Amino acid sequence: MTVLYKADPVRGALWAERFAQLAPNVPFRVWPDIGDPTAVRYLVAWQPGDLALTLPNLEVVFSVGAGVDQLDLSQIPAHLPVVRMLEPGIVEGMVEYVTEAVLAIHRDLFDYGLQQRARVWQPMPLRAAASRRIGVLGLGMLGRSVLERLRLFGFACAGWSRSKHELEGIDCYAGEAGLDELLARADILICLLPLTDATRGLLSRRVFDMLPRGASLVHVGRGPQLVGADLLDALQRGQIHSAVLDVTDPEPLPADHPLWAQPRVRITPHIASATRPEPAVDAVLENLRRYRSGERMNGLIDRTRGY
Ligand code: NDP
Ligand code: OXD
Repeated sequence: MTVLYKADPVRGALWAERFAQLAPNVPFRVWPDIGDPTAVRYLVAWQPGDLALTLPNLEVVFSVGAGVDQLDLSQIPAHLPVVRMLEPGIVEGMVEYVTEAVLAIHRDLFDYGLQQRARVWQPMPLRAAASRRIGVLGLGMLGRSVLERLRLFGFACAGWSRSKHELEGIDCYAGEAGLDELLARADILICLLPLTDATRGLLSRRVFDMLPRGASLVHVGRGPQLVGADLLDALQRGQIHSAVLDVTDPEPLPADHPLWAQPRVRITPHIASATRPEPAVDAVLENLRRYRSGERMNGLIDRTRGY
């Protein structure tokens, strides 16, 4: 009942250490050292490629991340449960990243940065948080946590999801009609959606043009949700004022991509949050316990929905 890990090897060494400490009887191997392929029952991976198709006795696939699109579900036999990572480090990192981005936009730091480069000392009017409307796409583990924190600053908060949610102090919208309502009132739009057929290319001209003029975008979902050319166009037209992008398509973003050169675009290399090895091992071990005792695993995804 080997657990095989295929992701960042440096972190893999930390996973191995934790497994050895907490579950010395569970053989843990780091790819490509897979040993006997017939012994592998559990695969923990970021991008497994077609590995799951080559392990005849595989029982569960665990994503090392909160998202599962990078697993490529078409390469995982349909009968296998797929489980995403739920651990507190991912949430903490995301809340920090998005809060910083929203405050930077709210306090005009993109424009002050440009002024600094031009050696201009020119105060801008200070806007109350209550008058700044935040719209979060995705009300899952991350969207909800981000909204709970942003609410504390007094921002006017709203969120959008597939099914209707009720969240204290947050205006909740759902479905296609709900999207237009949310967009019409989002000065800062934050994308925390999983990548599925329904969300690919969603951040496009239509969405940008529904936002109030001069809105900003914080994109921390997945790169292919954004139509880069439409964002460039919206920035040039002044429809979008600024953007913080942690995810791009492709990743890494090629050095000659025009988004790099935009004065009001900030790009980071998919680091908004990262799985922490210790709590991640704890989460996988708890799920192995659940799986073996017939309980539902935490983070089990619905393969028909794609998240
Ligand atoms: P969850 O699965 O907990 O939540 C997903 C949310 O998106 C749900 O509210 C869901 O609606 C909503 N949703 C999904 N599809 C649609 C749709 N078609 N229309 C409207 N709403 C939809 O995911 P998490 O919050 O844990 O994570 C979200 C994403 O964040 C991950 O999938 C990943 O892509 C990204 N991520 C990025 C990281 C980074 O470092 N940049 C780090 C970690 C994650 P409903 O509630 O109705 O099901
Ligand atoms: C994740 C990520 O999905 O790091 O966890 O993007």
